Amino acid sequence: MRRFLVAGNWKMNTTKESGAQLAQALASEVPSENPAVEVLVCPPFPYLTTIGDIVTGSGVGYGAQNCYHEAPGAFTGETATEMLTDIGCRSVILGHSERRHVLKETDADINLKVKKALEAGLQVILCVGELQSERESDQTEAVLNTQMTGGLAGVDGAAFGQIVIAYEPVWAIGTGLTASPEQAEAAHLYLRNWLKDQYSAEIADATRILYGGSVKPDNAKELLSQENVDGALVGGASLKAELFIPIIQAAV
Ligand code: G2H
Repeated sequence: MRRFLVAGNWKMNTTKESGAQLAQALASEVPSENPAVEVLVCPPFPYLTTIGDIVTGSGVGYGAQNCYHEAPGAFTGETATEMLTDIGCRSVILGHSERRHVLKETDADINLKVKKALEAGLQVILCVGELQSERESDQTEAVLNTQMTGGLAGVDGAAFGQIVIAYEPVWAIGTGLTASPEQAEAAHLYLRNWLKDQYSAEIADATRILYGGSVKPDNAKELLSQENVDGALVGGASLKAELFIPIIQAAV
């Protein structure tokens, strides 16, 4: 009953030209009526409008990789949710591990952004995940609990139609290491039970939980066939249509 979501996180990659070519390839391959799978690309900010114009009318949506929590104003270098909705963008990735660990965003920062994006009507893809050292010291569930509690503080159950969770073990991001299907399923089950305990069984059942971390065509099918894995947040392999399309097809 949960519709798969396969989202491409382009991170700080592509040029205007290469991004446009990639978007054109995806728009022509992904059927506009695609009830089994929602497909999304999240290009860098400077290319959002270009990519958005290319994919509009196709089966590919487009989202941002970040936003700021304030209304438009004197916040040099930031991007308001109002600007995202103004250009037709309907989704935003928040709390990605690169923002947590490289840009030093805290759960409190992420929570402000989550609430602002929800107010703006955006779909929020909230990323959570443990470091290798945290997994090795058996802290995975404690870390997920902290990030979910912090990121979703003050978020009402009524907002869950707009919320997607992405489990991205940091040790598997861009490293070529992938969580085994069993490791992914265990973390996803923990997150679903967390939603059940903190919100309701209905919300837990309906909320999509994506896996991210070195998803590739050759591991996508097995990961996506896990009961609690409802799609993928794909980085490196989303930059080539010939890799991203088979991942979308693996979800069907
Ligand atoms: C995790 C993922 C996309 P990659 O960051 O969010 O990237 O697939 O390159 O590990």
